[in-house]
Amino acid sequence: MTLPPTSSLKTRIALPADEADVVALRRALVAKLTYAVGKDPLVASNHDWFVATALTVRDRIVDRWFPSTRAIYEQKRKRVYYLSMEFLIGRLLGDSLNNLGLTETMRAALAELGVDLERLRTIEPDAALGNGGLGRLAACFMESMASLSVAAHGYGIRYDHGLFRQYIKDGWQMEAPENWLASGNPWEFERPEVLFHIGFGGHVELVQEGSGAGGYHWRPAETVEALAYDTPVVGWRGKHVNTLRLWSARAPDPLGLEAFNRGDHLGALASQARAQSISQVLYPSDETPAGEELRLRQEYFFSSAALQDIIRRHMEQHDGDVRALNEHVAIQLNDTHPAIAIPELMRLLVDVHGLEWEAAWTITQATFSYTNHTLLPEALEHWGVPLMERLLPRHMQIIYMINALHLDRLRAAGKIEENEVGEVSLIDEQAGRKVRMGWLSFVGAHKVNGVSALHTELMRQTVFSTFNRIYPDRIVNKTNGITFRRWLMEANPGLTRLLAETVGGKVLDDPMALADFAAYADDTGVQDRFAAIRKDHKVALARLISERLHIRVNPDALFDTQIKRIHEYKRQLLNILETIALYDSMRAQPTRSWTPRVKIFAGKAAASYHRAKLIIKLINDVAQVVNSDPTLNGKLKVVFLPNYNVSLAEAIIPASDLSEQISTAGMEASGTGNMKLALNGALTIGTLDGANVEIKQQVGDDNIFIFGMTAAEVEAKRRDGVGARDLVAASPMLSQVLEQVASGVFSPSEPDLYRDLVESLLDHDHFLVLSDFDAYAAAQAQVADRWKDQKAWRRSAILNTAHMGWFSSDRTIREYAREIWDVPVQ
Ligand code: 26Q
Repeated sequence: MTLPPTSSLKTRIALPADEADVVALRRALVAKLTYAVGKDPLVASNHDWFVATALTVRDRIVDRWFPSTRAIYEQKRKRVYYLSMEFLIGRLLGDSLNNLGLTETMRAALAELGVDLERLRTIEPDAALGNGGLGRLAACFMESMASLSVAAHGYGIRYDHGLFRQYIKDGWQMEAPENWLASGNPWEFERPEVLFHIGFGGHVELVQEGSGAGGYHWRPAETVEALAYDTPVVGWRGKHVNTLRLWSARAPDPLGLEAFNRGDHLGALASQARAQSISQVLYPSDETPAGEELRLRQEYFFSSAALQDIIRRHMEQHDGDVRALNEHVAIQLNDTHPAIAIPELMRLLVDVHGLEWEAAWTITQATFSYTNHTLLPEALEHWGVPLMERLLPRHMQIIYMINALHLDRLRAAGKIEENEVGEVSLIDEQAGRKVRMGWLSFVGAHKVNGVSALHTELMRQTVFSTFNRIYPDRIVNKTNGITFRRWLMEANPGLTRLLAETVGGKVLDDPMALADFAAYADDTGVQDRFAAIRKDHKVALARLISERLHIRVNPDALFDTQIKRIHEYKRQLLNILETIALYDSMRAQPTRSWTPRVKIFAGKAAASYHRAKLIIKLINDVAQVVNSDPTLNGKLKVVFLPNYNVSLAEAIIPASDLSEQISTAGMEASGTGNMKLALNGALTIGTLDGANVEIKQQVGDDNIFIFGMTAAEVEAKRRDGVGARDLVAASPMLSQVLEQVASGVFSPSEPDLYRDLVESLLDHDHFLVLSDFDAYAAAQAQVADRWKDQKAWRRSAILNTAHMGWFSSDRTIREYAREIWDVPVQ
């Protein structure tokens, strides 16, 4: 495949537009605008055109959707159900056009109508139905499963409001509600006929033996309706289309007519509000469970709706043979958030379908598998027994039964000592009685996976060590991946074109073909084009920074990027402290030949996470001081870009030279931003944590900057005590930086603002920011040196791109399909 060279960002990978196709598309657009949007082309706004375009594209997707669905049905293929509280989808127009191969045709058709496709793309609101990595992984997996023709359905919640919009006021994070549905959602289909009743509360009745159904019957006090909305997900080259089905909550009697007639007008509305609140808003915390009742209601709401839907479909297609469920269905639990699905399936099989307990349990275990995304014990979900008994009384009984049989089995097989019972029990009897959702998921699943090699190994050694001894084959690794369609082709069409021209068009279908790009690492012509493509993105990002923050940055400087949720373990603090050290050094020796740098930060802190919000404030305060210091000659700039989301990531990633992956070793389960940045040619500065370890193996030690303590060293250090004060005393640079922060150099109007922050680092530096500081600063000095040799830098950058093929989520999905789900893949 030879394509004409171009450095235009706008030119995407696609065949040149065929004139007949352009005409057909143009007609379809005008028809949609007229008859579906109801607007005259003469007065239509860009938003009207966006809707018309999305609906036109959706038609093409639907044309492929029904054949996909029919084929699965006719072949009686085993289906995969991906249950996730979060789907961080972002925008869909670019994705859909790219996968259908329609980008250039659409661009031409719109251009004939006087409309700019790039403009329309930016109008689409981000579907931000997720917090961070876990939610984005679910979205990448949906795309890969469609691309590999896996018969898959995603199930989640159609939140009215996704993750909050972040803005910065006086350096502080502020949260505003996000309203992605305000102007409608052209991608989805409401399915009023797909509706399930979800019960809460009430009591359990023992019905007469011999009545057919189990023996117990749950009589909920309250019922909420789950209403389905379907979004078709089109795979690469439009070959297959799957469905993302999100549930919205409604009151069964939305008018509350009975109360209304009694004259209780507000009371009539209250029950409606209570029901609808379930799907109103995404929980904005990541990593740490919030523990509120509403969260448990959300979890049960969508898990139950999904299971009822799954069983209904199975019964329709497999002659009502519920005993064959696990032959035709695989259900993946994205962390423990949908773990209540395990007792829910038991309830449906035993109480509703009349199966005996043992048979039901065998089916349940064979159907479910569970992905763990965190090791922090405090981040594992626990639900208080009293709350469970009140909200889900039948499920609590079932969990007790699962637990009793689980413990009996282990005792009978001599697998545990009596003193280990408390440890493996599904009920935590310490600190109030709580259901351990991680244990429930482990016991109820046939496979449990970690998300990187290191994380899986640590799962075996720490949180799940006893379970791993008892069930040594249950834990497996599935290193995360990212979809290259979004994170390479759409985010970086210029690089995609260069790759297709050098290694050939096969790279568009086979990510492992990227390896051939390594042969060009020393080719000056390719290096120059690679650099020119990066420069275009850096100029575009510099423009965005200037528009949004009124900060001027030099596109030739090293763009040093840390973009992710703000969390202490991710150590944005380490980055900003080292930035201050660099600032001090630059001021002390202004005539040295400093590598010009732009420090780019973006990310949201959970609204209630005060320490994380203080770190955002510190970054902004440091930015104020650094950016207005004329002595630096623009050699250092600090930028905090507000409202990090998928679309902003797509703009930042191809423009980044250095990828900051500096979590305390052992704490980042995998990371996926690390993969996106390296794929686009950024070099990583990072610890041996999560998937960084595997990135290092792939790109080679010379093309990555690894520093700091290993996970084992972190563990030892925490055991032996950190001794932060001695450490600081021994490092003049670090003492100076901490002194400046503590004394208010960056917060002159509030000099004590950061005193506690610094004190707590000195007292108990749990995340080992100070212990890793010198190693990090030394690695950053190496980075600055390497940058001075642009040829060497470009070589390393090309090798990063070339060696990232393995991190395609297609590879990850193939592994799940073969080793966990037992379904065929293309
Ligand atoms: C649970 C209960 C109540 C409220 C909130 C939560 C909650 C919500 C979100 C707990 C955890 C999360 C999200 C976790 C997450 O995103 N983990 C990340 O998953 C990525 C995909 O595997 C990994 O790459 C990251 O390393 C991991 O941090």
